[in-house]
This record gives sequence, C-alpha cells and structure tokens, in this order.
Amino acid sequence: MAEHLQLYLVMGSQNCYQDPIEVLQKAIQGGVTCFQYREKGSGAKVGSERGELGLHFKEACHSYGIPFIVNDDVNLAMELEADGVHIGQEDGMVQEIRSLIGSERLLGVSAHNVHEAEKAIKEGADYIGVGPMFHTSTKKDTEQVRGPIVIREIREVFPDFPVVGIGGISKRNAYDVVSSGANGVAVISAISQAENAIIAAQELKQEVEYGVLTE
Ligand code: 3NM
Repeated sequence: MAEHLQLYLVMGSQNCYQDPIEVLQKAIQGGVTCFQYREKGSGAKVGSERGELGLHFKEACHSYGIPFIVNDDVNLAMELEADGVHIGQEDGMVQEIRSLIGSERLLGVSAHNVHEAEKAIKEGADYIGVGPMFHTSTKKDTEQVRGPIVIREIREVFPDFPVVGIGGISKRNAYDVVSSGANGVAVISAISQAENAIIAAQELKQEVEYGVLTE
C-alpha cells in the first residue's frame, strides 16, 4: 500500500481546466501512483454522467496499472467495481464501510490528528490521509492547518502504517511532507490545474523521491 501512496492524485471534473480523462492519463504518465475519483462541490457531475466519467477514469487507471479509489460513495465504488473507497471523518463508521466493501478493497480514511489516526487504524483502515498540510483553496471546510508536524506525531506512534499528506501540497513543499515521514503526497490542484499535467506530476514525484531519501 505504501508504494501506491507516493503520488496520489485526487480529482473530479470540477477540478479540471482541461479534459479530465486526458489530465488523468498525462498525470499517470508523469508518475501518479494512485487515483481517487472525487466528483464533489460546485460544477460536479451527478447521476449517470458521474458514473460514466468514473468508468472512464477507472479504465485509464487500470490500463496503467494503478489503483482506482472512489471518494465517500460506497454505492458508486461497488457499481464501478473500484479498488477502494476513501472516507472522511463524517462519512460513516470505518467498520461499517469495511463490512460493505469486503476485505479485498482498499479503505482510506482522512485523519487530522493522532487520535483520529489511531481510531481509523484500529478500526481497519488500509491507509490514512492526513491534512491539511498547508493552506488550500480547493476544499472549503478543512480543519486548521498544523502542517507536517502532524505526520511526525503520527509516525511516533505508528512508524510503519501507510500515511499520505494532503492539502495545499505543491512541488515547493512536497519534500517537507515526505521528509516528515509520510509515504507520499496527495494533491488536487497541483496537477489538475497545471498547464501540463505530465510535467507537474514528474516534478512532484521528484520531490517525493528526494524526501524519501532524506527521511
Ligand atoms: N482534503 P489541493 S485538503 C480533499 O485536509 C482534501 O483532509 C483535505 O486540494 C484535508 O491539493 C483537501 O488543491 C484538498 O490543496 C486538497
């Protein structure tokens, strides 16, 4: 799991200035190792269009051999035969979601501090997403920014559990997140709104690799 978290792209059509499928394909070519379909917020597709786009995303992920995870929506994840689901603190009980998706699918959980991390891990998460690392304008209802220090705090208690940082991460600060102990970085805008998603992913990947070396 930890390897998949190196460069994790989270995205829906509402995050893109260019064709979302092309953005995803380029991002994977540039080095993205995992993808989360997060069709959410203003301008997001609903109903059958949401499902159809998800299917295209899944095909793109699988043609390059990376996991396809669905944000929040267990029904959509099952319908699309996704590789996993990612849930927030408010999206339901970890154990309950686990019983719905089975042991084969991945379950990611957002955590904002050591306490939430501990709970998610004990309840059976496969990885945790910790944020916000930095200020972000992409998600409006984030918790207070405490930065990569939270990753260090979680690492002290769970030295080996798969952890990815999220929130305001760019090529300028990805190194700080990984050198603090995260297995990788999760981004929305740094790739989805880049002029060239291939280059954006390559540059981020380089910072992650550098961070892993000096951790
Ligand atoms: N979750 P960007 S921050 C989806 O803190 C999400 O849990 C967050 O977008 C959290 O990479 C965030 O554009 C948005 O800052 C990340």
